[in-house]
Amino acid sequence: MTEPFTEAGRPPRPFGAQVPIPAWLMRGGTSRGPFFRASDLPRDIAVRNRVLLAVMGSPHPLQVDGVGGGHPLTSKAGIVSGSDEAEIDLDFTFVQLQPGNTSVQTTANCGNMLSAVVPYALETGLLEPGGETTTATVRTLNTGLISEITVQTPELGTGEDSRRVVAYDGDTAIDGVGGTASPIRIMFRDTEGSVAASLLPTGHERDVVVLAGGRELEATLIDNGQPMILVRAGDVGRTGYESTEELNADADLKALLEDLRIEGAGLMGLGDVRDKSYPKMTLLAAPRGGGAVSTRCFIPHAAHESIGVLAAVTVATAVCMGGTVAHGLAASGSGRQRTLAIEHPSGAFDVDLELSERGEVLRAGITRTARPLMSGDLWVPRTVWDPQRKIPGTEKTES
Ligand code: NQM
Repeated sequence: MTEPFTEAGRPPRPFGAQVPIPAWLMRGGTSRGPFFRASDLPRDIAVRNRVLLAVMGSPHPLQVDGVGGGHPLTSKAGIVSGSDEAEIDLDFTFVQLQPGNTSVQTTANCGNMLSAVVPYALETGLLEPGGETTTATVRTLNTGLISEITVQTPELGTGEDSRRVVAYDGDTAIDGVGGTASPIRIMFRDTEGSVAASLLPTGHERDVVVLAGGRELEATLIDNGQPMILVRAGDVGRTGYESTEELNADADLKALLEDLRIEGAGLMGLGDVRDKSYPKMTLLAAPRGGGAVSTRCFIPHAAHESIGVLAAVTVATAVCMGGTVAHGLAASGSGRQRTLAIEHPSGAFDVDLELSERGEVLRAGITRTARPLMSGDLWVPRTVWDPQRKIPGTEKTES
């Protein structure tokens, strides 16, 4: 029989029909999903993916037999370990699953799930708290993205009983999540060309993309942490201020954006992206809340209630560049250090940028909040490891 656990994983209870796997359910920014230690998951990627599908309850659209929330933003998982690299504290793999299908992807980044990595590592003993704040260097293995993440770790108690804990209460609000919480600061390095080969993989700030039916659309094909296709909302006959519900009900727009995504991804050198979660599609319009630009982002088929972290960094970068489709409708601000508010359906996302003298984006910083929601074991049918094996106590097999 295939042994369900690997390396440091806890031995399964003997011969149960379900295998418990230690996990923490975390909210990271505007996303949510279970976090695992790498050593608690199967080393074999195919088996690991079957385990994650079972954990999430995919491919059922409501994920009722798992912990997924029936939406791409709540069909995510994080895998964390210490790192072999001296200058890296933690390695993080972001896994995007989906309600409604069996896709398990580890190609693109997710800055929202990333924001939960350091709290998870501190809570589970992978990392020791420093002083009032704890900063860790985290490598996202999906793309090699390096980020420095700082969380608040105040002292709790006095004298011998005192210890540093992760602060979760605080005054920081992020649009798309209710209430306020303790801030988590993320500074990104070298975000250019995360999945695509470079920041502007076509070599242009603006391209004319010819769709299968012959229609032409101007778009910016860009990747500063997230591969994205930016298009002016007016060019596709929309305002760019529609609600998420309106966008999700707009089958014509979705079909048009999917055509643009497939053609544009080809130009970006991303190959056939029909079953991929990237590039993300974003409609741009003039800001109307005092920010830099208004966005409506598709990830890539469902409309986002807000906008992804590296998606916001990538849009902010396009806003600062002269010739992109954002030019003429966005307010790009000025100075080598600037904060751009990227407006989205539930508010705005502030991106702090540091630019070179020539106007290239050198560094990006953002603030998120995160919180553990539950810790314990997630139970996975043992048949996931060996689909042909009989479930003890029954005559059933699953294949
Ligand atoms: O772009 C959604 C999210 C994301 C990704 C998505 C993200 C990012 O909001 O860094 O955070 O684009 O699928 O969680």
